[in-house]
Amino acid sequence: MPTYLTEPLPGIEARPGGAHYAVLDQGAHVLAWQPAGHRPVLWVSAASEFRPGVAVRGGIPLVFPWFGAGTDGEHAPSHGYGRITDWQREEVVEQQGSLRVRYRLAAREGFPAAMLTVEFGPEQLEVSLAIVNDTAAEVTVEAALHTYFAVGDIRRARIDGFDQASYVDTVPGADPGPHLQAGPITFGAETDRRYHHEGTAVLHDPAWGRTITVAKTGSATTVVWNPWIAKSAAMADFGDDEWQRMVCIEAANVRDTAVHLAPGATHTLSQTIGVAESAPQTV
Ligand code: TA6
Repeated sequence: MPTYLTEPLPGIEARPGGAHYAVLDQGAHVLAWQPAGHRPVLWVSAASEFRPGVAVRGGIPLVFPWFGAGTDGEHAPSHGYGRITDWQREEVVEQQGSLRVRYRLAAREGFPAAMLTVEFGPEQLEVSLAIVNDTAAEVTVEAALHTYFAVGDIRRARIDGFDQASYVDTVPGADPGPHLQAGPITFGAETDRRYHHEGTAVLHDPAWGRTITVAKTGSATTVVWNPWIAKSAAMADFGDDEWQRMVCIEAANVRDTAVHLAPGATHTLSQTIGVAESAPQTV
């Protein structure tokens, strides 16, 4: 049976057959997915805060209903209110090693309702964000599944699936482009890019001898982020050397791929994550 968390924040946790699943009610925030016999697939900073109204640094924060400060640069909090608001938990179903949890966030002035469904399984993690425009007006929404993945060493990692994809480079001071990706994405400095990309990302992690796949639907942008050395040191909720062991791959609809919903329309953004070991694991 799942455990109903109260610490570090209210949520749901389950450990079927040696796996570990966890989601917090605040932000409908998926916190852990660790299939039995694997290392954790999602990364969480050892320096993360866990208190009401503060975004957890890691797992899958939900960016909703704007990205950063929004298309006009004037919205707060950063990445929207969805990730720091308690969502209404509507369904919890555990069966045969899987756990499904469904959450709802009510509409607010000018912004639509949303439903988040997470299915933790022994083979894959499915996360689906349905944006439901039950208002009488058209709405424009940005959204992302801001997923933090754990890697053994980012300097040896690479991400396939983006060859010839165009991207905007949002690292401060960089030429924003657009640029064209040539071959795999590799990491040697702060990386913060918005790719026009609708396919599957394949994260190769030779340090830990594994490959993580991120398939998605309903998403026209993939954000790839590693803060590297200086930005990690500048974030209080991020360990100075933790940049080496994480990367964000975010199924998104932001900026020129923001979602425009007519009254009564729904848009669903979803991702399915899998992990395969290419070498024996010492978990
Ligand atoms: O998704 C990449 C990004 O927009 C980065 O620019 C960085 O700000 C990151 O999100 C984390 O944002 P946060 O508000 O969680 O510190």
